[in-house]
Amino acid sequence: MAMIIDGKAISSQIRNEIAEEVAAFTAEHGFAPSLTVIIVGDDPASQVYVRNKEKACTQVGIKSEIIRLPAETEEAELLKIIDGLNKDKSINGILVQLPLPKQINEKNIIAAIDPQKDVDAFSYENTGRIMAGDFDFLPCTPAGVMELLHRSGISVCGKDCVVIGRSNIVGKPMAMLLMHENGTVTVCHTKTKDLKSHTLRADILVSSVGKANFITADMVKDGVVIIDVGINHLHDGKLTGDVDFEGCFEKASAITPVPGGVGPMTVTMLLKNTLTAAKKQN
Ligand code: L34
Repeated sequence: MAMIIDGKAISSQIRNEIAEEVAAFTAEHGFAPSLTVIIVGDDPASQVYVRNKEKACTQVGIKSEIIRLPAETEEAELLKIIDGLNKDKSINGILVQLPLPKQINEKNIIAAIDPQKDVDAFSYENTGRIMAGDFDFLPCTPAGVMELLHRSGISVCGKDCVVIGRSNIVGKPMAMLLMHENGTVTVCHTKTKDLKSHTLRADILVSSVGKANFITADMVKDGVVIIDVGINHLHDGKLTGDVDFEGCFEKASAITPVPGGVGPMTVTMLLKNTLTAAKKQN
């Protein structure tokens, strides 16, 4: 039977800590750290995530503004808005919610954000600094996973860590952060032969696949720590991760639920990055 890693509870603990630091920053400078989130189009999941970010900012005293743009927005227009935000000294963090509509090239948008305001840490500069182990910000989801491990007393050092998924946002930086903490890291993906042979060896398994019930109990060993980064919207409106939670719960030593696991931590790490950005800029 597993310990359930409660992302909501750990989040709220960290948000309290951040709120104190934000209050101290605001008292010292006479203004609060500020974040601008841009959302293009009306993807319902993105709307929920952005609303959660806005609520969380309010909770901890970070000033937030949401810029909502129509789905047909042209790349040039978005670039112009980002340029304005880069130059605006009252804005500490800029986040463009992904995915973007087809007519907009994600790479161009990420490259346009001032790396000092890039609170997602997606820019090439920040990505490179993470690789080198010399960074101010970490991408919110992998950083959130590391915090979940730390605050649950789970050490990475010497463990066999298996990451499923190799995206720039989750899988690749996740592997890097586990490596920084001396994990032995395997990254699996759609072309991996015999996935189960890898997952069965995992002491720590991080899944970011995007398929419900993808990880089943027969794929994991006794005592595994399972971190479920998947977010899958079922037809009945329910939210579920990649992991067959009930089945794996019996074998794992610790497991994150969905919802209430990694998701709230992604939002919390954004708050942390915004505070860091504000401090660095002032
Ligand atoms: N630029 N785009 C950019 N930065 C990000 O860090 C993200 N991500 C991912 C998608 N696109 C992005 C997010 O914000 C995923 N993500 C995210 C944010 C919040 C939550 C999940 C994913 C979240 O709040 N999850 C809740 C449930 C939400 C619900 O009810 O639907 C949870 O408990 O998991």
